[in-house]
Amino acid sequence: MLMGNCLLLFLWCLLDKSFVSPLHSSSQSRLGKEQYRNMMAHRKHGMMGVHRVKRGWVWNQFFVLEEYMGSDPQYVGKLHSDLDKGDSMVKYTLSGEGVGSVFTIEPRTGDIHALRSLDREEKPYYTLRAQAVDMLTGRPLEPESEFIIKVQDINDNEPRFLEGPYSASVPEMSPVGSYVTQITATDTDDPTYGNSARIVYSILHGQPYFSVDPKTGIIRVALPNMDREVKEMYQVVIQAKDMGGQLGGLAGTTTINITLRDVNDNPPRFSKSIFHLRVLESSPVGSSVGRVKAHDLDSGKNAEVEYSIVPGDGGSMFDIYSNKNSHEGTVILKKRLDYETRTAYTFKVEASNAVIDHRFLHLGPFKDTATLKVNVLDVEEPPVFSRLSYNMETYEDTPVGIIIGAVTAEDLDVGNSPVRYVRTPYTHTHTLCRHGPYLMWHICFF
Ligand SMILES: *[C@@H]1O[C@H](CO)[C@@H](O)[C@H](O)[C@H]1NC(C)=O
Ligand SMILES: [Ca+2]
Ligand SMILES: [Ca+2]
Ligand SMILES: [Ca+2]
Ligand SMILES: [Ca+2]
Repeated sequence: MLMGNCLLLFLWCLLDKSFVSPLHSSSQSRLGKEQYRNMMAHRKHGMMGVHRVKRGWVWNQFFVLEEYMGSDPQYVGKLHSDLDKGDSMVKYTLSGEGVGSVFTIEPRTGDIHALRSLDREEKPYYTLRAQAVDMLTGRPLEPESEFIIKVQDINDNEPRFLEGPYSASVPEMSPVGSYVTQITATDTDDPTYGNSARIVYSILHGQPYFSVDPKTGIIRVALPNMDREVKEMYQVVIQAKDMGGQLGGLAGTTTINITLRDVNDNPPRFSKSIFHLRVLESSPVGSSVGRVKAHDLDSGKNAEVEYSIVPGDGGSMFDIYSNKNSHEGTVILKKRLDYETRTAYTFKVEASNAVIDHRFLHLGPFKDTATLKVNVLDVEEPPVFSRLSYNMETYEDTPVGIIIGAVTAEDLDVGNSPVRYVRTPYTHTHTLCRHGPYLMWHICFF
């Protein structure tokens, strides 16, 4: 075969420059049917200027536009052999991926058509083999040739946030520019071609508190002194738009819940300057006298309050215990009280935060004091004999009615009720009974 070493099979590539990048000049939106027709008309027109492309150049690629919506099969290209003199002696055959189902060839003309619309994002190219055979004998006129039909991208996929919805947190009072989080959208269109997958981020909801970097999707604090105690959660909506963010690009959005984490920017404060407590003089040591509370707007550790009694005269009778859960201070009796000795105590208590953040000391002081007035309540106590025991002597023949001695008991309570003395029914034992509410107090003497 004289022609054996020559190019016997040519692929007539319909591509011209204007088609390689059809979307550069289009309005860049999802292709409507009308737009598509226009584009195809352009393409047919371009066919007039078709040139043969030799082996070793881009001869072995066809292009077919994805998502074709026309009713007729889409023209892909034409096979042609040099042996084909136009006398209908050559038949073109096709084999490989999608032949019959996706691509067909006109045996006589070599015209290739796509039977249905293709999705580049599903399959970006097809590998096929072409051959020219003798119409009569069916014998190959030349070796089989492999070529590729590449599916040309259109912008038919919007950027998507695959991991959304998101949540993130940042400390309250963070300076402007503080990093919050980074979110990224994915666009399945061809990143190597045009701007169909070039994403630009913008913030739709959440200004002026937060900002997003258009290129990286990094979200930052945009407003100084954001206070958790005023507003704790922000719902920020971020948009990702392809076509470099230009008008007509496809967009996807996502929501990010941004929570402000607590910092210790609020000191504890007593709700009043004086607390009044009352305690029975009979209360045992260690019992609770009452509670005080200083409020702290922060949360968790930053709201924990430590109470202490400011050293001084009145405070020495009491202790204060800090309750981690209720954030209250419980006043405890440290020594025995006696109403008859002292009826009231006044002292100061201090409330301070356990954990201090030195960055916010200027918002302090992170402690507060209040005055505590404790009134001691009188309890009715038994009369008390002047001695623990009395020893009296008398003669064995002393007549009835003769005084042999005297015992004395005194009521120490305020009001000093009179005391009545009664003999107990027991041998050698006398009971003294108090007037009034008939409380019995026993005392023994021998
Ligand atoms: C964001 O906050 C809203 C409202 O509180 C809630 O319904 C939603 O589940 C949150 N989303 C995430 C991802 O935490
Ligand atoms: Ca597609
Ligand atoms: Ca696409
Ligand atoms: Ca896209
Ligand atoms: Ca706080």
